[in-house]
Amino acid sequence: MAPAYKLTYFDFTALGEPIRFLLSYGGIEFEDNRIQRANWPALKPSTPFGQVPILEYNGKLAYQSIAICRYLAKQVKLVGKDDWEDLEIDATVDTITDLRLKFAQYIFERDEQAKKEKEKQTLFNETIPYYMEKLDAMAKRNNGYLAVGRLTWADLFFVSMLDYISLMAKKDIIGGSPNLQIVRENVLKIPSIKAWIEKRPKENL
Ligand SMILES: N[C@@H](CCC(=O)N[C@@H](CS)C(=O)NCC(=O)O)C(=O)O
Repeated sequence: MAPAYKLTYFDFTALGEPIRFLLSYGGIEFEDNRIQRANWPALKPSTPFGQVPILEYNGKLAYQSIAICRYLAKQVKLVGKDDWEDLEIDATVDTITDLRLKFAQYIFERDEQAKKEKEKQTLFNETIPYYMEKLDAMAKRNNGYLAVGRLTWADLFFVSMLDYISLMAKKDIIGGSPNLQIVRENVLKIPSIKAWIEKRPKENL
């Protein structure tokens, strides 16, 4: 029987990977439908807002990666124990997204060279250190997790996104953040996550 869940995304990690991590964490089988760029224009109009990832389940279709992650986190019990904990987890996830977007804005914009060089300086010398210092302190306060002192979907979200962010940064962005390295270890040592990383396509970060 085909798996109940079908994830459609491009053939790389980025916004698809937190979803793949959460499904794998929960031992939920899924069809990992990886589309090639050449096939995207044909598929795009059939998606709710012309973007992926999308997740199909039981004849229904979901979009927006963070909303999908939050739903899956509930399914696999990686949410908070009350609304306030969920707020802390959500804020952490949004902060990671803010950080990702700062890289994406720099990488994908087409500004003239001099302006871009100045933006690069600000990003690497000010913005990233600012975020990494604060995130590292959060990981320290939370005993090797990002929020609420134990494993939640914020940790899976962060670690699943690290390869992609580091690729954009052209360096291991948590290289100087010992507590975030513990977060990474705590996630990567989970057997179902380990198994997913061994199984997933190696060539496409
Ligand atoms: N907020 C959306 C953003 C989705 C998004 O930016 N998707 C990109 C790939 S990472 C996409 O579909 N790009 C192709 C296009 O816009 O044509 C989410 O989190 O799901």
